Parts: sequence; structure tokens; C-alpha cells
Amino acid sequence: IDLEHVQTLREQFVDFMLGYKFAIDEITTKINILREDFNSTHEYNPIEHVGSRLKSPESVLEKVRRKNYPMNLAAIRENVLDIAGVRVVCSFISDIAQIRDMLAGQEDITVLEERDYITYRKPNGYQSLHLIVSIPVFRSARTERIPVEIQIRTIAMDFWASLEHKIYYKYRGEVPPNLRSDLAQAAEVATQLDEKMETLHRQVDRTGHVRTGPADSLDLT
Ligand code: 0O2
Repeated sequence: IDLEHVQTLREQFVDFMLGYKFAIDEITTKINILREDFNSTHEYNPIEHVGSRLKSPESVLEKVRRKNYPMNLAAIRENVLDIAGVRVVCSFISDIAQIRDMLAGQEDITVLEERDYITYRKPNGYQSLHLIVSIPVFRSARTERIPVEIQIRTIAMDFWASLEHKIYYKYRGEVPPNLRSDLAQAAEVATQLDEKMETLHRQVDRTGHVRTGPADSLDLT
């Protein structure tokens, strides 16, 4: 084994991964700017919280093997699009499209792919809007365009997904049928809650006043 070669490969991989960390920093800053801007203009703030994760080198390599992608950095950049992940949790369903548009409309962001698991819920009940975007990262020696997966979902969808994720890992992907059907039911309840909250939200204007109107208006006083 050529140890020097191995060392060089290792350094290249560490440097490659660093670009993704910077891309997460860029996207997180953009979301925090939106959040602060909403707050300062005293408008209602649609962003509940923001999280991020960088895939571990082991799980990047595991995915390359599992999907049979070529084992080189250019192919990994092109094929593994969820190395950098950012999650935006919103209060209401209607906030999701608003956040999506605000990010997708930014000049330095290119939307590469969009997966709408809200309109087309996954069979297990999973709901989220996934955007794969690319963003330039200005490094000391060069500029790189890095893909980032942005997941946008409501609090209820996030609550469901985090529990489902734990259950899925606990059973190593083989979730027993009774739990699977309970999870699907819980997803349905989450959707109903989101829809109810959206209706309530629409009846309260930005200043917190209850809108008086005909038919299905609610009196919250
Ligand atoms: P983690 O732990 O969040 O990193 P692929 O990535 O190729 O296997 P695909 O179709 O390219 O799958 O991506 P997809 O379906 O858009 O989903 C990628 C991510 O979305 C997952 O990342 C999860 O974070 C989330 N996700 C997708 N489906 C589900 C689901 O059924 N339940 C939950 N809880 N999360 C889901 P990772 O890398 O799998 O997981």
C-alpha cells in the first residue's frame, strides 16, 4: 500500500467535506436572515426552528457503495445530493411555500430538484417538501457549487418524522405491520391538525385580531 497516496486521498476527502459544511453555513445564514427580518418588521414569523446535519464520511461512502456510484469525488458531488442537509420547521402549511419561494428566488441559489411529499405523501405517511439546491461557496483557492438538501415541514410533520425515524432505526427498517398502520394513522391525525391550525391561523390577522366574517368564523375572544 502506498501510504502517501492514502494520506493524500484522505486529505482530499476532508477538504471535499469541508465545502459541504460551508454550504450548510451559507444556507443557515440565509434562513436566519429571513427569520430576523420577519421579526424586525414585526411581521408574523413563519420560521419555528432551523436544524442542519452533515452526513458522516462513513455514511457518504456507504451510500456510494449501496447505490453503485463510481468511487471518486466528482461522481460523489454529482450523485450524493444529501451530504449537506438543512431542515426548516414552520408553524403552518402555508408557510412552507412561502419559505420555499423566498429561498428559490435568491440569485445565488439554483433549485436542482424538488420533491413534494406533502402533495404526494409517502406510503408510510411521511410528509415534507424537499428542495435540492446548489449554492456557490467561495473558498480561499476556488469557488465550488455545492448541493444542499433543504427539508421544509410543519411542526406536526416534524414531530411525526422524528418518531418514525427512531422506530425505523430501532427495527432496522423492518417495522412490524401493527406499528406501521399506527404510524400511518398518526400521519393522518397530523394532517388534520395542520389543516385545523391553518384554518384558525387564517381567521386571525397579523395583529392578532380575530377576523369577523360570515359562516365559519371563530370567536376567540
Ligand atoms: P437522515 O438520517 O435524515 O440523514 P436516498 O437518500 O437516495 O436514499 P432519496 O429518495 O434520494 O433517498 O431521498 P428522499 O426520499 O428525498 O429522502 C431523503 C431524506 O428525507 C432522508 O434522509 C430523511 O431525512 C428524509 N426522509 C425521507 N423519507 C423519510 C421517511 O419515510 N421517514 C423519515 N422519518 N424521514 C424521511 P436519510 O439520509 O434517509 O436520513
